[in-house]
Amino acid sequence: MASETTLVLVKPDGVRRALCGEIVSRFERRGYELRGVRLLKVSRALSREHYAEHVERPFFGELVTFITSGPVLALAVRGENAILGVRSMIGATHPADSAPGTIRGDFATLLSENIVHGSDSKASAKRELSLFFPDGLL
Ligand code: IDP
Ligand code: MG
Repeated sequence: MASETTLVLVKPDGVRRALCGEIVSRFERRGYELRGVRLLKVSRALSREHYAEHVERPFFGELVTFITSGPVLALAVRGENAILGVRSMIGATHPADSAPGTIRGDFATLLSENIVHGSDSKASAKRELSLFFPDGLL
C-alpha cells in the first residue's frame, strides 16, 4: 500500500467553463478521496512560487497572468499511487497529445488553457500542497 496525497488545481479556464463538478467527480469515481478543497484567487506571489521551476521559460509571464486571471479550485486528492494515477487521468501537457478519456483529452485544445494541474512527483506534491493548504490537511 502506498497511499499518497497530491495537489490538483482546476485552473481558471476549468472554473469558468463550470467543469469543477465533472473533474471532482472523475477523481471520486476512480476511488480517490478528497482531503482538502479550496476555491481561491491565486496571488501573483503564490503563482510564482507554484510555478518556480518554470521561471526562466519564455512562457512564464503568460503562465502567471493566466493562473491569476480568475478563481482556481485547489484539491488535495488522496489514494493508492495517487500522484501518478491523477497525472494519467489528467493526460499529456499539450492537449494535442492527450488521449480521449483524459481530462485534457476530453475538454481542452490549447496548451495554455489545459484545464487542470497535477503534481508530478512526491517532492512536488509535498511542496505544492503546503502552498495551497498551509494549515495542513484533515
Ligand atoms: P504540466 O502541467 O503537464 O505538469 P508543465 O511542463 O509543468 O506541464 O507546464 C506547466 C503549464 O505551463 C502547462 O500545464 C501549460 O499550461 C503551460 N505550458 C507548458 N509549456 C508551455 C509553452 O510552451 N507555452 C505556453 N504554456 C506552456
Ligand atoms: Mg508540471
